[in-house]
Amino acid sequence: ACGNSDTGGGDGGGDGKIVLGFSQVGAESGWRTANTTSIKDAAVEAGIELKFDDAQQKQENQIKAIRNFIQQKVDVIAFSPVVESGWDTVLKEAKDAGIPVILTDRAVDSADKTLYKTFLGSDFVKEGRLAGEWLVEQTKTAAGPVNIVELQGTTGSAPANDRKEGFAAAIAANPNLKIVASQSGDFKRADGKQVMEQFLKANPDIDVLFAHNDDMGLGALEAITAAGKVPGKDITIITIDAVKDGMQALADGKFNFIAECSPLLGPQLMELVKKVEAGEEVPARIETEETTFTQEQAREALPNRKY
Ligand code: GZL
Repeated sequence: ACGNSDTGGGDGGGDGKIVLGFSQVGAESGWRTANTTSIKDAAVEAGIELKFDDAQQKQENQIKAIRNFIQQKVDVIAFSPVVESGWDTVLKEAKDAGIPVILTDRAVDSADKTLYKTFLGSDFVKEGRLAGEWLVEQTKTAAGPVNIVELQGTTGSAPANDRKEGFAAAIAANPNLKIVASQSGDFKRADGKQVMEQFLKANPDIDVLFAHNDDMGLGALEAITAAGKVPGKDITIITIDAVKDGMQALADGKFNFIAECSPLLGPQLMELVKKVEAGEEVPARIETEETTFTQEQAREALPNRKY
């Protein structure tokens, strides 16, 4: 932006470039790494000066980063909120400083919708529902109970809350489907493995694992094989994301179904930054295109996967 843009916001970069402050959740999963790459590459492509902060999955670090961006008078702030609650104060500070905010990937539960200009990301409830609907379809002829264990994402995060909700609503269609254990693995492989080890100890006959992301499913694979069970056969595994390692496990028959969650938000984010900085109207919510994969579809899609 040249000079102080009429939104009263930041005075932009010295060389007339728009300055974007981005607070990222962390680097907890393959999805997150791909998301960060997409944002950084798209900023370069769009000629936008990016100030990037990695919060290591801590909300207080994101709040600190946003306050720094306000001090530095950036033109626009964007962030992926690690959890849904606790943002109103700092978002009000950004609004009072005249700096527009864009939400990417995860949502906040603020009642005041004027605290941010738009949300760009996935419908996590739908992702959970698609996972559940596939399982209902697969088990409709099952005679007895189908025992499900669930590895939830980061406690309090929109994807964990919404995927759990969507999945539970979908499997209600088949009373044989029972979630016998559900616990957070924080979207991380190591935690997914640890929690799955506990699940296996406490539940002798697990039929299905629903993991809120590929990384926890991949960690769980180690625990399942260590327990002498065959993943993809003794235990059906359903995950969300469809990052390369997850798609490889699906193609290899260790996973059974993945609902995609696209991390490639960078280009759309930069377009939104330009519009918002120019004071143009933008839609309140922009949802990403995504699909689902069976083992066969993963084998076909793998060669062309970008992340
Ligand atoms: C979803 C994103 C989630 C991914 C996980 O949009 O917030 O966080 O599903 C990532 O892999 O850690």
